[in-house]
Order: sequence, then C-alpha cells, then structure tokens
Amino acid sequence: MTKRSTRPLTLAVVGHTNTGKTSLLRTLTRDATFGEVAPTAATTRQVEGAALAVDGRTVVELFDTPGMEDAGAVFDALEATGPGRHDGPDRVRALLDDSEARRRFDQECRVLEQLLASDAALFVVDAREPVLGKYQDELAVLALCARPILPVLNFVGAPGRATANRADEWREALARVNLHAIAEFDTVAFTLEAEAGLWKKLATLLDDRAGGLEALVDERRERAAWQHAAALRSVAELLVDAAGAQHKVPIDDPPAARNGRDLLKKRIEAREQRCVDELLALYRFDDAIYLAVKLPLDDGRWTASPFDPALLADSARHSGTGAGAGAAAGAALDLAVGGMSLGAATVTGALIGGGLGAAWIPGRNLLDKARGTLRLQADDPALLQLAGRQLALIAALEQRGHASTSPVEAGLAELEESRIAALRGLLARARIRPGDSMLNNADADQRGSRARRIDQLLDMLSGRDE
Ligand SMILES: Nc1nc2c(ncn2[C@@H]2O[C@H](COP(=O)(O)OP(=O)(O)O)[C@@H](O)[C@H]2O)c(=O)[nH]1
Ligand SMILES: [Mg+2]
Repeated sequence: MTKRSTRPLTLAVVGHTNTGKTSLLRTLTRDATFGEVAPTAATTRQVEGAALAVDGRTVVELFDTPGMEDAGAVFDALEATGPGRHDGPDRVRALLDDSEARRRFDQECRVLEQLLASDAALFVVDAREPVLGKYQDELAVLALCARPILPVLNFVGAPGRATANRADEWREALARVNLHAIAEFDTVAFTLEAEAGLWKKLATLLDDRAGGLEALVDERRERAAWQHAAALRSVAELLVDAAGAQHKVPIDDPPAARNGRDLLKKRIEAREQRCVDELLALYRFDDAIYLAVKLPLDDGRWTASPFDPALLADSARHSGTGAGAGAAAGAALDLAVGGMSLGAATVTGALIGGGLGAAWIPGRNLLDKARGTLRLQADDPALLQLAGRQLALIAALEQRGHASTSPVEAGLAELEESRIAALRGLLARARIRPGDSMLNNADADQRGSRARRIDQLLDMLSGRDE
C-alpha cells in the first residue's frame, strides 16, 4: 500500500504578472479579500499563503508569488552557474545562495525559493495571450526546480460562456515541454465542475495526494449543496414575510392612505434587502472591501425597488397576471368595494398600481367598514418580482468567482408557468396568514404555521413538490 501523506499539500502559485495568480487564490479560497488584485503590473510583491481545510484539517496550502518578470535573464544566470554540472534544483539553489543574483532577481528568487519549498506548482496562464518567448523562458526556469507543474489556463470563461482565447495554442506549446495535464479554470466565471477538474488533474500528478484532493472536491460539492438549500430557505422566509405583511389605511383619507402604502413598501423593501444581505454573507461576498468595488447591486443594495412600475409590468408579463399589476389589483378591488362610498373609491384609485394594490383576500374583509380602514398587502406581481430577483441573485452568486470585481448582474429568474402557478398558490396562502409574517408579528411562532408555510415554499422552490 502506498503511504498516504497527512501533511498539507503545498502549492506555489506561479506565472507571469497579471495572469490572475492572486485571483486564483481568491476564488479557490472563497475569500474576495485575499491579497491585492489590480490590472497593473507587480501588485503582489511578497509570498502570501492561504489554507484550504476539510473538516478543520488543512489539506492544501497555497502560496501566492510575485510575477516572474525577467525569466530570460534568470535562465541565462542559471546557465552561467554551470550548465549540466548539477541537477536542476542544485543549480537553482546555487543561484539563491548568490547574493549578487538575489539582488538582481529579487522577485524571481522569491518565486523559485517558494517553488523549491513546495510539493508542486500551479502555473497560471492568461490564455488570451499568445505563447510568447518570455512565457517559455518562465517554464524553462520553473522546470529546473523539478516539481510537478499543473498549468491553469485562466481567462477562458465558463463552459457555454467561453471568452475568446488561445487555449489550443497553449496546450500545444505546453505539450512540447511535457506538460500534458492542463486545467482550464476561469477565476471570474466560476463553475464547481471546472474547480473539481483542476483538483482532479492535480491528483493525477500527485498520486499519493489523491485522497486529500478528493476529500476537498467532495467538501466543495457538499458545501455548495448546503449553501443552495440555505439560500432557498432565505428566499422562502422572505416570501412568507412579504406576502403576509399588511398595513391598514383609512378609507376616506387618500394622503394618509398613500402614506400607509409607502410605509408598507418600505418595510417590504427593507425585508428584501435583508435577504440580499443573507445571500451575500452565505456565499461570502459580503466583505466591506468587496462591497466597495461591487456595484449594480449598488453597495450590496438593489438600485431599483421591487415596486418599480417598469419592473412590475415586466413581472406581470412573465407571470401571466394579465395586462399589468394595476389592472389585476383593480379587478380584485372592484369586487371588494362594490357598493362602497365614493371616498373608498377615491382612496383605492389613489393606491392602485405600483405593486401595492390591495389584493383581495378571499373569505375575509379587505375593507373593514366599521373601522373605516382598508387593508393593504403586496400583490402577486410584486411578490413574484421578489422571488424572481432573489433566485436570479442566487444563480449569479453561484457562478461568480471570488476574484470578480465587476458588478453582480442579476436580472429576474424565469420561472416555468407551472412553477408560477404553484408559487402563486402558496403566496395566496401566506397572504391570508398575516400572523405568520415577521413584518406584522415579531413574535411569530417559528415552529408553528410559519415554519410549515416556509417549508412548503422551500419544497416548491427546490422542486421537491412535484
Ligand atoms: N475577466 C477576468 N479577469 C481576470 C481573471 N483573472 C484575473 N483577472 C483580472 O486580471 C487582473 C490581474 O489579476 P491578478 O490576480 O492581480 O494577477 P496576478 O498579478 O497574477 O496576481 C486583475 O484586474 C483581475 O481582476 C479572469 O479569469 N477573468
Ligand atoms: Mg498577484
């Protein structure tokens, strides 16, 4: 039996400046704040490490290194130490021991030192670049360290979202220097499969490490499944709270009624933001440094309200709620206020549209004549809007590498018609239970009907209700 090593596998992340070495570490560690990433040259000057653990045990240690900038000159210096006289690593050590060379090749020496101290290297390539001589010089220098090297082709996009690149040219050039196991992994357009592929390729080069790397792949998969379930639960909780949320407004006072409607909107918007915050934290995109560079969700906030009329019209179209939110809510109100005073008609006219019409609640009185109040709740287009954008946000975060610095682009998730029908049914049930919404009732029983409502929505959102 081969002896399985239990000490962490140490990997030097090497390559030319700006190929995405630091970005690779960010994405593999799910840490958007690791090191410094910039489109300018030589942002990483020191060697910095990060650990990947499974069940509290470090499996892989990654070391970020400065870019090799003048590998050609380093190669010449290595030749000058006596070509063929010693084996590769001895020649590299001789160079590292030479104080003059160390001064001249400060950055390169740090890289070589780290590689000699590591079990293997991830050689990060910007696959959009042609295979220039300087990259071949780098490979020649790195090869002298006699460590397994896994080239990682970056800037390739994700399967189905490929960006223009020269991956084929690179594969050919790498094969010429006997590098046949190659990973394609874009640090920005993330997929779990590409990441698993990287670790599996590495395992082929490091036989006695296959067990630990497999455990890492499994852990990543389990974590992703767990995160997905937790994310859907956040959305289900949001929907129960938003559907049940209600606000009573006076029948005969349009300004007061509008004011009440706006308050209800604000409470639901704030509740949606809480869900956004939960999702960002869950997928570890919530760090302050990260938020400073991430924009469309402006600073982690939606730039548009779920009650934005244009968005609502869109979601009404998608969800088959008819010509528009206003029309649907209006029809329900006509039923509810039939035979009411002119005052009620004026108020409802002032309120209808913009996502907080007053959805008619079967079996209950929307209009409380005795108290002179009208109860407002979010209507279907507004709630479907909430669901659609949170689901889109989940999808966007699951395909986002932690090296991304561009805005999160999350539109509205498209739901199948049968899903929408099921969702509307569940929302209608949540709507008639205002006591289950935390927005009305901070003491809502977390294990009673609220929990059942959330579980039903969760089953529906995760497709378990079929
Ligand atoms: N679009 C895209 N940009 C990337 C990718 N990897 C890195 N970048 C960007 O490329 C630049 C250099 O990345 P960095 O990680 O600092 O490179 P390093 O010098 O090798 O550490 C930064 O602006 C990154 O945001 C990628 O896979 N796709
Ligand atoms: Mg760097």
